[in-house]
Amino acid sequence: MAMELRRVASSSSDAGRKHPNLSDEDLQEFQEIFNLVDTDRGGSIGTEELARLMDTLGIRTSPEELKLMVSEIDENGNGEIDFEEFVQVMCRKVNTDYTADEVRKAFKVFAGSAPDGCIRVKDLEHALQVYGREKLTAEEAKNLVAQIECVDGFFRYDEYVTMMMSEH
Ligand SMILES: [Ca+2]
Ligand SMILES: [Ca+2]
Repeated sequence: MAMELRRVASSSSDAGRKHPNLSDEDLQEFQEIFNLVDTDRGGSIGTEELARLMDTLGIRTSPEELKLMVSEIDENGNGEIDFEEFVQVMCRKVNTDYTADEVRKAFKVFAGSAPDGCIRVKDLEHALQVYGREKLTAEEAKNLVAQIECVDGFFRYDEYVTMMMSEH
C-alpha cells in the first residue's frame, strides 16, 4: 500500500521522466536482468536468447511459443525485445502485484466505520505502519499522507484505486 501511495505522491514531480512509476533502482535492476539475458550484448533479446532463459528457468517452450512471446512484447516489430520493451513488460508485472479489489479490501479493513470508499487520515497513517511488505515508521506515514489529497480528514481511496489500477 505504501508503494502505491508513494506513486501517487510522487507522480507530479516525476512527470518529466520516462518511467515515472519506476525508481532508479528498479531500472538498474531491470538493466541487470536484461544484460544477463542479452548474452551477445547486442542490446536486444532475440528468440534464441529467450529460449536460453526459459531453459535456465526450467520452462519448456516450443519455437512457436517463443515467437509468440516475443511478438507480444515486441512493439516496434523488429522481432527482438529491446530494453524499452523489456521495461514495459516488467512494469506490467510490477503493477499487477495487487489487484484493485485486493487493495480496496485492504483499505476497507482499516477504514472501519468511515463512509464507503473513504478512510480517515489517521487510520490511513496507521495502515501504512502495519500493512504490506513495505511498512513505514510513524513519521514516514505522516509525511506520505501529507502529500496526498485529503478532504475533511478523509482520503477517498475508492476513486484513487480506480484511477491507479485502470492506468495499466
Ligand atoms: Ca541479443
Ligand atoms: Ca523490438
